[in-house]
Amino acid sequence: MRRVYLDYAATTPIRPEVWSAMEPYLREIYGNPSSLHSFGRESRVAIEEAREKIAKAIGAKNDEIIFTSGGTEGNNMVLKGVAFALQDKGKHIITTPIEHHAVLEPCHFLEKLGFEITYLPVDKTGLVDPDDLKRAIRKDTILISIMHANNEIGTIEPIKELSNIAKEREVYFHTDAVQTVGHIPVDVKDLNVDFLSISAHKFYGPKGVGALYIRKGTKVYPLLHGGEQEGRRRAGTENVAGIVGMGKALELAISELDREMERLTKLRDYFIREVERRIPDSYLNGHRIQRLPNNINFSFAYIEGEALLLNLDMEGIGVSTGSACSSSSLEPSHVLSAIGVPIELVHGSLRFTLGLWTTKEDLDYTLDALERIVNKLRAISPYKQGWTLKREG
Ligand code: 7TS
Repeated sequence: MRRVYLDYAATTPIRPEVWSAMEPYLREIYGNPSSLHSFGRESRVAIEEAREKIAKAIGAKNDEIIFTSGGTEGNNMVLKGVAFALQDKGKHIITTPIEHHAVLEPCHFLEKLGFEITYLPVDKTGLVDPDDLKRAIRKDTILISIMHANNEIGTIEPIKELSNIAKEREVYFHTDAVQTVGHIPVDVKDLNVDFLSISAHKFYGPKGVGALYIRKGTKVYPLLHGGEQEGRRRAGTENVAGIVGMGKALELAISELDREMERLTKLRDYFIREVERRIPDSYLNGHRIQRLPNNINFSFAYIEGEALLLNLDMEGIGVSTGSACSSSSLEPSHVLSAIGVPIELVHGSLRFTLGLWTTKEDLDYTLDALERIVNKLRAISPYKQGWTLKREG
């Protein structure tokens, strides 16, 4: 059976070149990068080369990059690290209701500790209005955290405009760029941000490794205390092979960025057009243009996303109903709820995310299966027969 992977936003396979770059650091080059002997120095050189590649890819200086275990750690470090470092200045943080849980959960934790969080409204495409940010900033605001692009609906936020407002008011600005680095141009100077989170497994690097950009001179406490690694900002022996793999993966992604963006945008728009043409009562979620080149998210009326997902899985097609991180709960997507998608439609939503190995043939195979399965599920759907969730009387 044909297998079609359309869940690249959840994770990507590592590229063969990335594996080749990593392999020596899992075998013969094993020294601890903090060791002073030649075994250690070999690992240290590899880490510093990777740091340079990451820094160069996003327009940062080498010493503004620290290595982490991924997007979750980077986000946690910024939220908690700034909160703890600046709590004497203020205890107010601004974010949005459509952030990944790796931002929202640290916010909920900080609320329990007495911090106050403002969740900015978003419009029906998921965009934040800069005027709302202007109004929300207070004297005691210490941090603004707004994602570069949303992982469920692909909407790209106007980060430059938002961060400029933060700069005028001298408030730190963090962006979770886990879905954008390696996919669309990201430059920390151009975006004018103080912190930016990166995760390697979203751009064909290994899982469990990431990076955090921290603008020089910015105050933030470490999350992990221990050894003196990463300029005392992140203790623990570095994941050498992972870091080398991330450097290689980002270097490759940047070298192919323009070509891949163009190819995926065409595929994305083809898929969107075909769904809208072939499947009635289907609604695109997110912004049509200000959107990640690889993201498609649709709500299909009268059916359940899970049923659709499982039926597609039986035909070898891997998609998701939203973020894989919340797929074990039946909680409706907080992103779709925040952009005002009616609850029945939220439950009938699917995310298709494309990547390096996605072809037009894969999409045609998926479209045929999707059309067939949607029709089948609708034929047996009580909602399609006019039932409602409420009982009369
Ligand atoms: N931030 C965003 C915007 C993400 O999309 C993810 C993972 C993370 C943070 C967490 O990164 P990690 O390196 O700790 O894994 N997002 C998804 C997703 O959309 N589906 O599965 C995981």
